[in-house]
Amino acid sequence: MSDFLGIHRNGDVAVVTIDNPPVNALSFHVREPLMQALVELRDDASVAAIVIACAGRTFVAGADITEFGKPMRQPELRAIVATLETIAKPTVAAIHGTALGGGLELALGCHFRVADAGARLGLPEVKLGLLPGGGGTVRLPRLVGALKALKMIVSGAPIAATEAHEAGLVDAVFEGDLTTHAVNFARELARKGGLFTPVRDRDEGPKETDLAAFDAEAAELARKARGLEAPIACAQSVRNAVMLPFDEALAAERALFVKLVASDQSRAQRHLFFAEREAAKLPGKDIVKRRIARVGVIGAGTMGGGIAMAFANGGYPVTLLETSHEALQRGLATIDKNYSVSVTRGSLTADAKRERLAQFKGSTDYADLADCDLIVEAVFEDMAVKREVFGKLEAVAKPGAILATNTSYLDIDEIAASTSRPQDVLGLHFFSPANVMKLLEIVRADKTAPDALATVVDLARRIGKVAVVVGVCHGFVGNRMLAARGSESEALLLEGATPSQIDKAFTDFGWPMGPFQMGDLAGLDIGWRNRKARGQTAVIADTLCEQGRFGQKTGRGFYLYEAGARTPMPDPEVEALIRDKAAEKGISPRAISAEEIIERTLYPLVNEGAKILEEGIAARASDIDVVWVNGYGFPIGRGGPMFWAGLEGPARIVERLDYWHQRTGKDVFKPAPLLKRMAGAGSWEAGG
Ligand code: T1G
Repeated sequence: MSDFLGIHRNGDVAVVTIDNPPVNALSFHVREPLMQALVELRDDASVAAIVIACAGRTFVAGADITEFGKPMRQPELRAIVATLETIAKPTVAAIHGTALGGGLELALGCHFRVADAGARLGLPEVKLGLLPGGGGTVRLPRLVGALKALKMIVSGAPIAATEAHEAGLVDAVFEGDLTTHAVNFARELARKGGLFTPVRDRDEGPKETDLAAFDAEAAELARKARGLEAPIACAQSVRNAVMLPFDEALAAERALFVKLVASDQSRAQRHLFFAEREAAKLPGKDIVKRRIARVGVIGAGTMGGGIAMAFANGGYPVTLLETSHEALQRGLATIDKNYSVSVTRGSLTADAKRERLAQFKGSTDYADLADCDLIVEAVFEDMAVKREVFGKLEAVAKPGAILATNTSYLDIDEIAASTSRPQDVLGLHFFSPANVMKLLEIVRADKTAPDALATVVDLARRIGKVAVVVGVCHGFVGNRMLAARGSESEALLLEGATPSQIDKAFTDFGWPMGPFQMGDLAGLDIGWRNRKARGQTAVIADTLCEQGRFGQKTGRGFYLYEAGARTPMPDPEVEALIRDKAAEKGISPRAISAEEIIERTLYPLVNEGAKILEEGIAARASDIDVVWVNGYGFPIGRGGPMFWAGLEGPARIVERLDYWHQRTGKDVFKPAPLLKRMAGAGSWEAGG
């Protein structure tokens, strides 16, 4: 039929096989022959039933995302599904791997769906700032009910084949040769004959909807959307499926889709989809990776314990080393408690907890690290301590073992130079809590061997982390830019803004929380210790810490917190303190707009990103976006700081940075040459 689609007959059953590696996306070159095949097989009297299957590792994983934003070539998916629903003979989708987005919508166009036991089915369009645009919001509720459909579509999370079977989405689940099962299933239907009802005509699902429960759930989901348009549109479209006749609901879905696909938010989220995949690509082809069978973690504190859990959760046996038995037991007890919390929440079974804990081997003897293929050090952030640990590691680590440090800002070249095997040394900068946060900044030191790097990039994917490779500089990409973003926070307070005003500018922008609330959550004493270590000061934050105000953990920081509560309340004492410090510096307070707050915090963030690109610390602007979205809560609907700069207007950013540079003389505002070029060329790449 075509390079991307084949038809073979199994007696009177025709099997249409899509073959568009790597994920059988419904690109134009698939859609066209598919439409042709369906029309031919519909009208071929010798064909009693049709099976749609896919070659390769997965069923159709959606529409081709690379085609969005371009004129859509006909036939579109909607037309293919509409044609499918004109076929009277039984049609069966044979689903293996994943049926996602347009892939599930194609399957919803069939009378029946059968799945491999390991298959996963979902409509993840919301993660791309979209809603299902091929009828998914109108057909899915007809099979699984409106409430289930709402949850699946607004979360975008796929469900397992067994759950899909229980929900009525899948008609049968098979082990073994799926296509053969599907052909037999289809033949049996054809033999039985009768009328086969397209999903569009199955109205019972929507009819049974408890609208009050539906609206309550939709309202709760809307509350969590934090300014993202797609979740709201998804909920609206599923509600239309309940309230409107099929074709009206379908047309309404289309209108919402057309609006979202052109939105900045969806462009931002599509950018991030590809950016995360680009970030994992290293220069150089076919680098042979080192074998990782066992991982060692040195330090069972907050970071070490979380890192050990991340590897155990990824299926790796872990040797956890501490200096003393007490410290080790404390660390293991915390890990056990963390897993118990997950079991209580229902996100982990008791069996799974037992299996994961069985992965841990505790030790206080460095010799027990001799069989580890990767050893991650997570000890106190002090160069002398780090060098001492790497000195001991040298004596026990086997040849070829990768030696990683979890430092969040120390010079990894200096640590590597303290060993005789710098080619095995790199940074694995996890974010707290390390078993939860997705981002992993992989720090390539000067002498890090390419195979060591490729090994840990691959390993990151295996333990569910989003990896970004960065070079060595103070604070790497994330913390270095965080310092630039925060450099004006104190000045803004002294000049008249309040902590809650600044935090509101950030939450209005789309952040989960602002810098002061974040500081209180993380603990103000951490920043205080770092500043003291580097001889730096922050007059207000230092004073708060001298008063024992470390944030949530002491019930007061920049905000007040009721006992055990996390809700920040403005504290008149802090505002008075700020006024006093301003008076001491002869600064008279003035009104400060949210716009100015964003200019003096996020424009320096972008500017520092440009400097990082100039220095080659990050390989791509999109890598910086992946770091900030996955590690620092930068709003996904904005695409990350570098993508956002394109939306905000690089020329305006340069002009305002210039203004603040003139006015304050501060380097953080001096526009980076690359940013100026980007403003002229229109993109980071073109400006590069
Ligand atoms: N379109 C185009 N390219 C895609 C793609 C897609 N839908 N899915 C994956 N790729 C590319 C990806 O960029 C990478 O390329 C390679 O395939 C392997 O992907 C009308 C509006 C299926 C779970 O959101 O979630 O349907 O980097 O590294 O880890 O309603 O890919 O090698 O050059 O991710 O094994 C809805 C998106 C689309 C699913 C496999 N579908 N894909 O994960 O491989 S919108 C999705 C995934 C839609 C309709 C609407 C994952 C995966 P490269 P990978 P993986």
